[in-house]
Amino acid sequence: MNWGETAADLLVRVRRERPLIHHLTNLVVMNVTANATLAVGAAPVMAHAAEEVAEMARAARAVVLNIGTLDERWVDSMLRAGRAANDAGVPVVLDPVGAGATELRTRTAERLLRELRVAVLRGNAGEIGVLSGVGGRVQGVDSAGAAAGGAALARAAAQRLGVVAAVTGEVDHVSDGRRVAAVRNGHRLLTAVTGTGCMATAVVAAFVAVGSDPLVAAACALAYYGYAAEVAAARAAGPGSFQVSLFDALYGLTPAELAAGVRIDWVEGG
Ligand code: ATP
Ligand code: TZP
Ligand code: MG
Ligand code: MG
Repeated sequence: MNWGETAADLLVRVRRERPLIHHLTNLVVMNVTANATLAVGAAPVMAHAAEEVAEMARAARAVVLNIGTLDERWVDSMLRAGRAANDAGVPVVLDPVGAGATELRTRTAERLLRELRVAVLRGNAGEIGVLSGVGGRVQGVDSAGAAAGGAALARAAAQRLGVVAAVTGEVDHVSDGRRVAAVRNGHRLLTAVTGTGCMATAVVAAFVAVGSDPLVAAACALAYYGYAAEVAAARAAGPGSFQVSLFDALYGLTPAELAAGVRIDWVEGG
């Protein structure tokens, strides 16, 4: 597989088709994930009211469920949006922010995974470690480690939860339970800005909306995002200017530049 060409093709499709992405997300990242979605070339809408989420989910090409600042009403809305998306064949992308840090977060992520068909689960190693049963630790919204490496973790999560699992970190691993891809793009400045995991999830949703293979789409999205971060870091003085430059790089990268910058390889299968 030519990963560079595949990623470039998916980026062209996002920009041409401008898929609507319905986000039910957290208060910290509401603005930056909408802007990341726009910078990629897709169209964001944030909608949380129980009265409208099913209708909005049906109109979208992907739905993002992010439990970062959850409460009872938002969880009810996420279940309604997820059911409507499942019925309409719209892919659901779940970001289980802080699962493992509190019982509410763990229980809620488990419930969403049990009651909905989730296409892609994108989280850090601690979150995926907890949800997969492999073992992990989470402090607040940050990973504090997992009982297995990223490749084994992604594969186990995919097999046990019936999803494509994307475990991010210095290297990202994406698996459907059989194949595992490693994504080696990224920059450590991503760890110095809040919401960069949530933004990664938003970019994954935009690629999954136009792609036919969720594993391939998620890996290409993470490579694109990571490469944009590399470009942004070269122009930045620190976390503040890095965040601004990240939007510029996501927006400005050409398909040819992306094709040349992608660093993905199969660890298993493929
Ligand atoms: P955490 O709260 O533990 O940081 P998160 O939800 O913010 O988790 P990350 O695992 O940090 O998610 O992933 C967000 C993005 O940052 C991904 O694109 C990932 O590849 C990238 N990333 C994370 N850590 C590093 C690192 N040390 N070096 C390069 N890129 C990184
Ligand atoms: N608190 C609740 S949600 C949130 C914080 C700090 C943002 C987490 O974003 P990310 O992308 O997991 O760093
Ligand atoms: Mg992070
Ligand atoms: Mg996160």
